[in-house]
Amino acid sequence: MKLYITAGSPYARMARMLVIEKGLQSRVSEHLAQTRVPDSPHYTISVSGRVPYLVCEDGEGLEESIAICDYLDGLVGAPLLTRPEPSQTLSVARLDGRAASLLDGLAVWFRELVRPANERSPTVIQHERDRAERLLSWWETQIGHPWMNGPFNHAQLRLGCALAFALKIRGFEWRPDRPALAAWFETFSRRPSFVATEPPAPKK
Ligand SMILES: N[C@@H](CCC(=O)N[C@@H](CS)C(=O)NCC(=O)O)C(=O)O
Repeated sequence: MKLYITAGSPYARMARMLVIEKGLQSRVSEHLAQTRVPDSPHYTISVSGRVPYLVCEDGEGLEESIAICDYLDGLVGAPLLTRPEPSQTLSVARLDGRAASLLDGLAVWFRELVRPANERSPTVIQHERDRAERLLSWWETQIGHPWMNGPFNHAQLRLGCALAFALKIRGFEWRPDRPALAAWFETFSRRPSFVATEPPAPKK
C-alpha cells in the first residue's frame, strides 16, 4: 500500500504513527506528495489533493486521517484504537471534537503563516491564535479525563499530533501556562511512533 504524505502534516503524522504502532511498515510505503501547488502530480492520484491519502490493498484510495487509521488498525492483530462503550459515547465525542477543532484551527493558522507576507491575513491569524488559546486552556482542565489517560484512542492520537504541531508555530509556546497538558504531552511524545515521525523544522 502507498501512503501519500507531506513531512510536516500533522494529519499525515496520525496515519504514519498508526503504521508504526501496528507494525505495518513492510506493507505500507510512504510517498511525499506535493500539495497546494497548481497541477501537482498528486492530483492524478488523490482527487482532493490532500494528505494523508492511502492507496489500500484493494487498489482504491482513501482519505481522512481517522478513516485511514481505522482501516490500518483493522488490517492486522487486535484493534489498538479503543472505542467508547455506549455510556461513554457523548463524553468521548466531546473530547474527539475538541481535539479535531484544535488541529483544524492550527492547520489554518500555520497555512496562513507560510503564505507570502503580502498575502497573509492578520485577521485570520489573530482569530486562529485566539481559538487555539481557548482550546488549549480547555484541554488543560480536561486532560485528566480517564479517556485521555487509558488505552490508546483517536482523541489521544489527534491531540498529541495537534500539540506537537502547535509547537511548530514560531513564537507560540503553549506549555508554560498549561502544566497538566504539557505533562500529558511529554508522556505522549515518548511513544516510539511519535519519535519516528518527527517532522523537519519549518523553513525560517
Ligand atoms: N480532515 C483531513 C485534513 C487533511 C488536510 O487538510 N491535510 C492538509 C495537510 S496538513 C492538506 O492535504 N492540504 C493540502 C491542500 O489543502 O490542498 C484529515 O483528517 O485527513
